Amino acid sequence: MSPFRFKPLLIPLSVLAIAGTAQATEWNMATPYGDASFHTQNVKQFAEDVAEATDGELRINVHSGGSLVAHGEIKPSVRRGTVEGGEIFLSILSNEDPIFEIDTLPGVAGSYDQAMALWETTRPMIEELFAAEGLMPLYAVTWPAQGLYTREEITDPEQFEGLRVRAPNINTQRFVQNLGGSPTETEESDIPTAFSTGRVDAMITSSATGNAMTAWDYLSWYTEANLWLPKNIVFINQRAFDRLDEATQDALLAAAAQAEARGWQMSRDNNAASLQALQDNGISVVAPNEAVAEALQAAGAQLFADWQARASAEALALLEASRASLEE
Ligand code: PCA
Repeated sequence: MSPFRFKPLLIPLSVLAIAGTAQATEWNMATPYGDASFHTQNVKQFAEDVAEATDGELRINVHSGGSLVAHGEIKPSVRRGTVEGGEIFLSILSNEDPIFEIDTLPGVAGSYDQAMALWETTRPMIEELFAAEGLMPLYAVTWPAQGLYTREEITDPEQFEGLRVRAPNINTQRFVQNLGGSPTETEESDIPTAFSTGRVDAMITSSATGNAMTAWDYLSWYTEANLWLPKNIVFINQRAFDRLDEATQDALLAAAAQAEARGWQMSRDNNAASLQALQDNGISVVAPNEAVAEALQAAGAQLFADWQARASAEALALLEASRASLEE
């Protein structure tokens, strides 16, 4: 009889990885915007910077265009920790607190300097609200100013009556309603289909999105209404951050600060390039005439008054602080 022998026992692969060189951390980052967006290019650069600064110790895989998680699910997923990081259009959180839509109000942030002042003053409150959910904001970057894309030139406010306008958030929908139009919320990536299936006649968005979504395929006019400069925010799961060693945490935060500065410059540059691309492809870029400007102003005043009625004393005080900081 042959002696008893143990069968070879298998060592799980995960154990082998730990036993080898120190195990690198791998994160997933979900974003809603496509690769043509400067925001996506910026967050991908951020991921590369982190990998380089940490010698590959922290690798962030960016899943763009809603390919991993749909826009509305990104924040809940990062909160649960199913994905470690995410990027969203900040104002889609407006139903959680009116502070999140402060950058989609007329007369609040109509220039890059005003938009930056607004971010600086509201950042602590926004960070606090995120922290209460176990989330840590890394950086925020503004889109270029929002304007109106149409098939026909808008010369008379009556043309807003019944106009079906695609909007990226609730406040923009309210604004369209105030103008007499009929708003629909549509994700950026669904814009071409919304037009090709005849669901919408017009859209409110930036030069950047018009360019990335080749607006000239279905629209002919861009009215530079300069409504507001709304932001995207990039954030991570706090527990995932806490698990990193200190040197990696520092490298991540340094890369985030760089991504914020780079992103704001990219936004300015992209705005100029996109306005040019729109015109090169046959879109007429115009300023609103007096009557249209008046109608926009009135719709904006109503939007602002409604927001003021909803906003907390803290949010209102921050808005005042932001305005005051520019007057200094
Ligand atoms: N582009 C995004 C958000 C704002 C913008 O300029 C969009 O239209 O969905």
